[in-house]
Amino acid sequence: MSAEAFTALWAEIESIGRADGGGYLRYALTEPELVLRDWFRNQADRRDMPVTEDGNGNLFAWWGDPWGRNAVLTGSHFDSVPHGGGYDGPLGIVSAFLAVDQLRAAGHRPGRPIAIVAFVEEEGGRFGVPCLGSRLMTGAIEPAAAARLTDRDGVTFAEALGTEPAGRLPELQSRIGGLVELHIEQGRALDVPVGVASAIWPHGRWRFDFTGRGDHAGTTRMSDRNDPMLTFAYTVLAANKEARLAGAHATVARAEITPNATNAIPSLVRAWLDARAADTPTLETLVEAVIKRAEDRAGRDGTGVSVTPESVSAEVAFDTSFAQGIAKWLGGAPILPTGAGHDAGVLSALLPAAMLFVRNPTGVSHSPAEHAEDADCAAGVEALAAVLKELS
Ligand code: HGY
Ligand code: MN
Ligand code: MN
Repeated sequence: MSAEAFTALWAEIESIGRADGGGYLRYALTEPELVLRDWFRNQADRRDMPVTEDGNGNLFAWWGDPWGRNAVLTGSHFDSVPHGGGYDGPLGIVSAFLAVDQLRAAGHRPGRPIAIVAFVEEEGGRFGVPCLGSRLMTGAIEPAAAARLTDRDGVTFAEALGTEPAGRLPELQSRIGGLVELHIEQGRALDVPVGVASAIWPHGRWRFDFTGRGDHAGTTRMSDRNDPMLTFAYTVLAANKEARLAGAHATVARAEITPNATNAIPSLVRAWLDARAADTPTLETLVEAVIKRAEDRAGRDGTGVSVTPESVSAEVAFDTSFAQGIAKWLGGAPILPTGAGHDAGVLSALLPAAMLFVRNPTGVSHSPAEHAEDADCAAGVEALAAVLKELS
């Protein structure tokens, strides 16, 4: 696979969903992502690959019988975090089409169907639950619960999808034999073009509701205030401190303030904690510590705090022999963990799943600065083609 072939196909989607202010705005099932879905169908049509959906918003392009037995899945997601980079997700889908091209050009005839998949709402950026499409497909979330998730405009997932989600794919484990997801690496851990995933850190999102007494900014004495902004601010600092002490990761990057007026002490501050750690006990201890620090501070501020887990992902240990086999097929690629969640992690609970990582020179992701070199992306396509050849 030449870097030029990669560059040419990549150029077809590069401008879709570009955001003023940098990066991409590709929320699931919104205009830009729908354009990417049309691009997906067009790419499939160009390759005589029938396209099916699973009733959950996930798209499948088939080389071989649709829903044939023991299919090999490959692909990733189109949706992005707001102002995220262009590679997180789409790289896995573009690479999958190019890997099929390469295998066909080499005369490969797969002994089992190969399906390219575009999972819906992997980032959870619109409806709040990450990997929503793969969780629905595997039964990890109830269709009814997914259906009523709403975006910031109050649109439900069912409304955006146009139907009630179908839920777990019938005969999932006989129809799908395994998944290989190619993804840009998002740490700073890969200094060769391609690596293989060993594990995904346990991680989750907890919503903190800090409640206080709304009042006038100008007339309320400082000693009379029950200001939830103070409890919130203290909790952000506490989360950072506890994570450093635990060698874990904690981020508070999203907050909604009511009434969000310059001259009114808030009555409510709603904020989300994203916490991750290399193992479950460390994660649980971290979150408990942050909650306790928030509650102690609320006692001093005369405010309230309630915490709601919005999505929690258990540690994923990809099958070691599968990962080692892939690394061997690739001539000895490094095997490394990640702190980022992926649909492959969700599927690994029920199916043989693996991930290929493509070098990210800076490691920056979920940012307009995310980038991968075309030559490394082409190496990723070669690697994916080699793995799909072995698996099919
Ligand atoms: O946030 C994550 O771990 C992934 O990018 N969805
Ligand atoms: Mn991401
Ligand atoms: Mn991703």
